[in-house]
Amino acid sequence: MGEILTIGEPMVVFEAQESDVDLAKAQKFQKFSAGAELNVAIGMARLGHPVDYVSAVGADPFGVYLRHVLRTDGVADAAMLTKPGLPTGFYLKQRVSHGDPAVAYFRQGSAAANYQPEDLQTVSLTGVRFAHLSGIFAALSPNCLAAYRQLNADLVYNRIPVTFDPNLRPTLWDSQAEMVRVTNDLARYGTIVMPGLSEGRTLTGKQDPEEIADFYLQRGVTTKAVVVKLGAAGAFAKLADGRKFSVPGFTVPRVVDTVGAGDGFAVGLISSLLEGQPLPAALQRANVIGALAVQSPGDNDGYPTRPQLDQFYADHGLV
Ligand code: KDG
Repeated sequence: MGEILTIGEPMVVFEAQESDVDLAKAQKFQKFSAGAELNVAIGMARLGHPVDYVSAVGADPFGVYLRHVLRTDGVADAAMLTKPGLPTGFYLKQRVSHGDPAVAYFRQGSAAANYQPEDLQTVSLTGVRFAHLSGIFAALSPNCLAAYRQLNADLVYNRIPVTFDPNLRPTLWDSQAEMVRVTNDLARYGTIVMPGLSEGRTLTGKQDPEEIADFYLQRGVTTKAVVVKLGAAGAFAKLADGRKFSVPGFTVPRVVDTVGAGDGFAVGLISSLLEGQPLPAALQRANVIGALAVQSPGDNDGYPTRPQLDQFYADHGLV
């Protein structure tokens, strides 16, 4: 398989074209690909890293579209199964002039939610150097949670580092208590745990980024670092050996859409680490891709190719 592996739910997103209009009233929508882990796969492939995306789609036009999108960006889709008779998930996204948009999911009973632990037979970990997991896939169904746990155990057994993004989606869980309990348990087996600040507060009950980091470092089984995403303010990271880093974010001319910025952040972090860069440089690239992501309407359409990334560094006098 490629050097990166990720598992998630691929979705189509329809983004409203009218600004600040309720989703029920919006008339015009633009179609994009979506899904947190799919976003990461696309971002990694755009930077030239071989990546395998593990999942399932339905035998429907959305599934065909998503397979086409993945292939166009160079993501290997051999482990993305087609499950006839089950739908591919999609969601509607508002366009807003400030803050985070409202979303409406249509994903219950999707092909991805019917992914089974046995489906992992098509997945080999040979050649994999990094895996990216998120709480979304684990929340889809009991069978997805079982597949997640099995894959995570295989990754740990094979000493393959795992980035874990909690990606809280409260509507996918039966209760807030279950969401917190299961997500914090999954985080114990992440090598790098990367919550957003408000997610970290929800999950740990702590307010300060360093306290959130300490929570996960103390409970972690394989956790070596915690990165707390601070949005436009950048990121805070703490390592198991006690070293800490704070890296500022970037001011952008105009925020078009915040969805997908956290996945872009993951792309910057993972790609830099794979290229042998130290953590502060990886955090800087994470912030760069997060800043590029919020300037585009789709979830992953703002992620850069290598020349575009180099251009951002040149324009901002970064090394
Ligand atoms: O992180 C971006 C995702 O939120 C988006 O692409 C859709 O997977 C998605 C979700 O569950 O929100």
